[in-house]
Amino acid sequence: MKEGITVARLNVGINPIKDKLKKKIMNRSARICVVGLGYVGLPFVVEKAKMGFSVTGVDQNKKRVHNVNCGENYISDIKDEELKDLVKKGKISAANNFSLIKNMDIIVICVPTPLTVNLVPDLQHVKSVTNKIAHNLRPGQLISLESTTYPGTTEEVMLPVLESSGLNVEKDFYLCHSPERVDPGDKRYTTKNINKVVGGVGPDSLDVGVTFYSQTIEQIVPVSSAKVAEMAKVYENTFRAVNIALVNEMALLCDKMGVSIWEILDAAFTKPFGIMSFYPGPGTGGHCIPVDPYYLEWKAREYNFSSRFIRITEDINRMMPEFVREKVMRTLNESEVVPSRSKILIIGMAYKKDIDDYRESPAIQIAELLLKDGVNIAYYDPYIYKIEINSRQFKSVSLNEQTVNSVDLVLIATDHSCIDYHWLVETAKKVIDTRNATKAVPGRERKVILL
Ligand code: SAJ
Repeated sequence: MKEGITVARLNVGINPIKDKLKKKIMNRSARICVVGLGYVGLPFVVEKAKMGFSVTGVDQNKKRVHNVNCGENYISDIKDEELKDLVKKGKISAANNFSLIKNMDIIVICVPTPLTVNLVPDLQHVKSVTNKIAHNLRPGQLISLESTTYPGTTEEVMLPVLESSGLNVEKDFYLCHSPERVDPGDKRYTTKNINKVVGGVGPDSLDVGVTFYSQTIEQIVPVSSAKVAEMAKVYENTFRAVNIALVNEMALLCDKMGVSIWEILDAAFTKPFGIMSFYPGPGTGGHCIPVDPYYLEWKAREYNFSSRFIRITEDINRMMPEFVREKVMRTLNESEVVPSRSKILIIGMAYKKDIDDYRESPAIQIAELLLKDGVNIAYYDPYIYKIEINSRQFKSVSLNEQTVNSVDLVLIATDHSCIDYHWLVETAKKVIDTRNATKAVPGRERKVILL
């Protein structure tokens, strides 16, 4: 554990229900249920099962339940063989009903926390799952919310519903918030070695939560409440969103000044201290960075607090797809190509490189804008076989000479590592590179226009 982070002294009372649960956790006989088998939930299922626990996944998506029970992996951060082997050994199973909750000792919630169309927190999944848990709650259970949410959700939204069962927290059951920190596609940091913040709604809940997470995660960071744990997580992602917005704004300014943001950043990042590398891009995708700051901004209003930083951040990041569209239009005009008679190949639909997730992907937003301009588009993404854009079905084309020669412009929206950018620049007529993916291509300035 990093110097200075001391484990909070767990000043807790004697409670036979709690002691029995802790014993089950420590001897790994505790039965674990993970609700939500997505990119957070399923890796967690595998990690716990690898440590000897029996883990049941619950998901409303019947296809996911079927895949898990057949040992068929669908999350790129999980090794296929590991899941298959653990299912075969009976350590992992899945279901799509909540009645089994009453047989479980630990229930971990990893469901989506999106925004509504009006950009306010949408806790429908958390609320629905909490209601179902409340109907099956029994003494001696730990419930831990891992979904990223605004400070106060665990104590103000979940706790009253759970106690409507007639059971009392800290006496009959335990309730924690321990935010997920998965970084999809990151091979270095995995569920097992990412420091885990844990906050309880009381000291016994914290004690049980720390005991649980300590079984499989190397570094646990206990904090004084669930609210602190919730706030820490939304701060982490707001920090990223703000810094991405700053570098995006610098890119917009550099475009007007006619200087290269990429050269400026390369120079600035030589500073050995007091700076952190962020890069401009076509916008911020995924289910976290474009979402979590809005959760915090929405909650802040309850305290009559206006978070201007977050609003400006989201304004800038959300305008980047429009900026890329403008660059495309400028480039087509310079090439004297009429947009409505042009054809563009978009490289990458995923929201960031080397993953297959395209939620909130800026590439999709750019494609939607170009289609509205009458531009003909095709896309290539080795991780995404097909996609719907503006209610039209598109399939990833083959990336070959014929395809690249048939378009007026190639737009790099996602810098997947597996693409040969030397060949792409050599073959294409023109390239707009929103990720500086072509930085190693000699003489690229002949054809490449950077963000
Ligand atoms: N992006 C930029 N410039 C940057 C960094 C990112 O434009 O310098 C864009 C990416 O292309 C992507 C979006 O922002 O579209 C989000 O990128 P991300 O790297 O934050 O990726 P996420 O959302 O998949 O994962 C993040 C985690 N990533 C890192 O810390 C590196 C972390 O913030 C959270 O653990 C995770 O979300 C989560 O689950 O909350």
